[in-house]
Amino acid sequence: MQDDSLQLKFYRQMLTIRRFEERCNALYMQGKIPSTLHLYNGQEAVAVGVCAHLSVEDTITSTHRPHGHAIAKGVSLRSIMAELYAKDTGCCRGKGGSMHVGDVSVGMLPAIAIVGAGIPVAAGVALACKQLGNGRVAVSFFGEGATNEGAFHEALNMAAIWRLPAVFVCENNLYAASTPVSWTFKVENVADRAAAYGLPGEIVDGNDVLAVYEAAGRAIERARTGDGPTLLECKTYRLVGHSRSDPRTYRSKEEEETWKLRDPIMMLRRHLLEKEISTETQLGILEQEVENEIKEAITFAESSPEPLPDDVYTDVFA
Ligand SMILES: Cc1ncc(C[n+]2csc(CCOP(=O)(O)OP(=O)(O)O)c2C)c(N)n1
Repeated sequence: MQDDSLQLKFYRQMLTIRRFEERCNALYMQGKIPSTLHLYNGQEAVAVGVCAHLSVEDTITSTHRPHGHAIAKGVSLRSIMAELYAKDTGCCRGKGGSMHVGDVSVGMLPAIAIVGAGIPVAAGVALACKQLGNGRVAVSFFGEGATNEGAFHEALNMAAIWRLPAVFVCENNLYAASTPVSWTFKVENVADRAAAYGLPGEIVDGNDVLAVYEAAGRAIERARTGDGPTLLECKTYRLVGHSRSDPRTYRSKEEEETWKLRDPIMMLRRHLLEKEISTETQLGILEQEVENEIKEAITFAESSPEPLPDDVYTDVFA
């Protein structure tokens, strides 16, 4: 069992991700944020439980759904919000937008929206860590849809044969956009695929942040101590649509209602109160602090300058 302050930290981080994205969605609907948004609602326990074991020296790769990973890894709310607003103060100087948020100074490579493409990149970072002998690890987050891409299979095989300090975190939210898992692979679990490459595959309840924290701790410890990579499958559910305009006709209201009862943030909140780790009053104060921090990030983004036309080729490889 984790100590009380760590559990409160998990609650704060998960709530920050949820509230931040709720505001992003509203701002998007008002036309203030350009491009597109893929929200992480319902999956917050995965990013928070895994990243709790990582320092800024460790690297993560992410996907088209990266806000939760970025916040959990320590990318500032201000710089993520400014990036969504395409402002010069954004974490990619306004050139990436939602699907490419990241900040190498805290160990998050800008997210890659090509499904599966972050997985071999993480294996490459892990290879560099191993060759440098620096004790660092690389973690890749991806959805179950990505495990049908060749990149996933090549990366896991390479990582296994070279015993790379990598952890592959699959967030199995049951749908790749509108396609249910039962249409795209015959094995029951993504974790079963690890056996084909000779690395451990572990399944965890991805809506239980404490369980994710425990399982990720074991996998990251194995990676750090030279025991090689792990495939960690976190069973979870995306509580909202795939992206900005998704009527969700491919799944039933009953299914959604069942998963809402297992909302990871509500589950942790109940646990904190039942175990008397916190009180309603204390959580109310924490919740207000989170709101204030997000408001401040929005003010920062809105008052930030646009990128200059002269900077169009800065940081661009040609
Ligand atoms: C190689 C590639 N094919 C298709 C797409 C379009 N696309 C974007 S997200 C997505 C679904 C991905 O599903 P999954 O990997 O399970 O992640 P989730 O959206 O569930 O987080 C698809 C097909 C893409 N971005 N890249």
